[in-house]
Amino acid sequence: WNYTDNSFWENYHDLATLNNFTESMVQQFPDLVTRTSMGFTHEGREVFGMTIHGSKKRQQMEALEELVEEVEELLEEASSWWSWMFDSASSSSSSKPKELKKPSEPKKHPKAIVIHGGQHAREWIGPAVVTYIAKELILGYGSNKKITRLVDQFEFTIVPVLNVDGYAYTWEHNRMWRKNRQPTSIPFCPGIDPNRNWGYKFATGGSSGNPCSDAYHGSEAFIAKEPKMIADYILKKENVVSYIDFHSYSQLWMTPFGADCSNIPKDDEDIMEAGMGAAKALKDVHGKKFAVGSVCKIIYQASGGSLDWTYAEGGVKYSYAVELRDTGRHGFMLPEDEIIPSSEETLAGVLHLANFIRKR
Ligand code: ING
Ligand code: ZN
Repeated sequence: WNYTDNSFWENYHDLATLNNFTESMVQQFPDLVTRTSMGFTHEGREVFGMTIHGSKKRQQMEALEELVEEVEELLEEASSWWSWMFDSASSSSSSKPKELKKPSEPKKHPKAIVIHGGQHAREWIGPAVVTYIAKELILGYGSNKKITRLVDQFEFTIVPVLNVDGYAYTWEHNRMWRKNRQPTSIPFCPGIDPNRNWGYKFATGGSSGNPCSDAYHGSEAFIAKEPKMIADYILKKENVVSYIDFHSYSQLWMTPFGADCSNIPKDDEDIMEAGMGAAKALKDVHGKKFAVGSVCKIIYQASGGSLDWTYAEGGVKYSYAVELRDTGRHGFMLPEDEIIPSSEETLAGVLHLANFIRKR
């Protein structure tokens, strides 16, 4: 595949092809992209992410350029001192030469942004959009000023498909499968809903204890591999400032909480402001409206969801779940010719969000 034109995003792709995309980005841009193993699923598949961050080399070059500029300024100043001392006609200049600043070191622990698609198997637009965002960040680095600034500032971890077992199952057996493929207490009803299995207010409403349900919360919190690996990653990083979990469909940019409608995050104002800005930036691309609000208030009560945990337990201030296109006409079977427009608008939302956080 040639990823520099957009032809890759004219179709949905199976897991192997998406993993090849990740591998290819790492091979082609080793200074910028590293492949991260997030962990392994019940069926033994490895979940891959890309970590995208401005190369130390480039940041050091920039620091060096800064230093050269300062030296040049100093030389200029020195020459004016020279003329002040030896040229009697010179007017009084009382400024002293400045101290030379050390070039700024590239940050050891940059703020991190974690993004994934495919927590639910059948929501194919998520992985497609998320790979597009990764591609834009990678190819735009060094040529697009705004992207370069963001990628220098933040470390992006992008996981195209989280629930890889379920995703493979939708390609091979049942297009409408939602959950993962872990066994349950009922042999003919496998699968835990990963997005009801996170550990904040687990199983407190808006999820099901019935293994045959599509919203089965599992026997205990974090027994599903997929939420556990992301939670562990976030706790280990310590400096994650934003998290976005991409789903479909309904066109919503959602904030915490899902578990109960009366629980309002203490950072609600900032989270809403950033979310509304993202939705506005998104709409400016192709005119699609995305409503902004808490999961509980704008779709339904759902406990054990991703963003509740990342916000309340993971320390991730700007935690969101986004429902991508459309509003129900095609639903999960969003036509392939909507992948690129959906990706373009979503990228605008994400860039707005990152820039909002950068300026805070
Ligand atoms: N929607 C999400 C779901 O799991 C959600 C909505 C997101 C609930 C985040 C809780 C937390 O039901 C879809 N379409 O899956
Ligand atoms: Zn979903």
